[in-house]
Amino acid sequence: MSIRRDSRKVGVRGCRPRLEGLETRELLATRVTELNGVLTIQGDNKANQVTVYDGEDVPGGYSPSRIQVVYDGGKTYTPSGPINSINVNLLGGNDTFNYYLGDTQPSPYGLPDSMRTLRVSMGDGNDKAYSQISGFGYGDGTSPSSLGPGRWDLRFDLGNGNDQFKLDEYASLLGTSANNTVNANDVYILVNGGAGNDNMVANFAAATVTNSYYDVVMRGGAGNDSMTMQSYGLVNMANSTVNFDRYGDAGNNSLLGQVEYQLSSNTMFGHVLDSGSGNGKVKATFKGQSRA
Ligand SMILES: [Ca+2]
Ligand SMILES: [Ca+2]
Repeated sequence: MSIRRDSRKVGVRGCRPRLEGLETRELLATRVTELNGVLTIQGDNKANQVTVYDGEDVPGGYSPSRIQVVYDGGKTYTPSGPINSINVNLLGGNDTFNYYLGDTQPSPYGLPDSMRTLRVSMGDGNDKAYSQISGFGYGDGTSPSSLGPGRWDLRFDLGNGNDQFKLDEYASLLGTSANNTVNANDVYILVNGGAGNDNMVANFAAATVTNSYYDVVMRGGAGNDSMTMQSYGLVNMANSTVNFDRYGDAGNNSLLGQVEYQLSSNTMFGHVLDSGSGNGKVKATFKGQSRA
């Protein structure tokens, strides 16, 4: 066996450029594995590029997990069974991670899973993380795209380096009962910038939040960070507890953007604006109205 391998090596030695091309491709080594409902995506110290589609109309069609991972320039992985948790660890290098939660079109496949735990560690390097929450619609196309009832716990750790994070939240969050841990909707999104000058943006559509616990929290970490939360139209909140919090931590941080909202029926809406220990500026505003 070893003799044959040696002779093959000798054979390709004349085609050096092709051999080097092959080696370069193999250096990108993202590994995707699945065990007991946990999907693990492990990068290396190169610039990994990973996209997770978490919806029923994943590219390539319906799968039991409703998940497809696209990585290393077009490789795909579709889990063979249901997935509860996704762990992403991209290590060093300037990595890119995209997470799409929801369907691009109303799906005929019925109700989605009601639970997702996502843990993303971007590692060292100047990384880019993006998350789009579009939600799920019914097949007839008459209902708004929504999440809930259920529990979605999404946490992004950007790590060392000058990182970028963007969230586009388009879905309505619809629980069916406020005081019931089964039927309430619980959406928790946390972004930790880590060291470096990080830029974080959260965009909210004019959606409805009802019977939900909903938290969006940004922490800048060390460095001069920019943290923006902004809405496009009124976010309507009812029978919910909502917190949009920003903590600049160390450095000269900027808190920016305007969120417009309307509160009704027993809703608590809190927002922490903490520019941190440096010479930060707070230009963030909230423009709201309450309806009895
Ligand atoms: Ca990496
Ligand atoms: Ca960082």
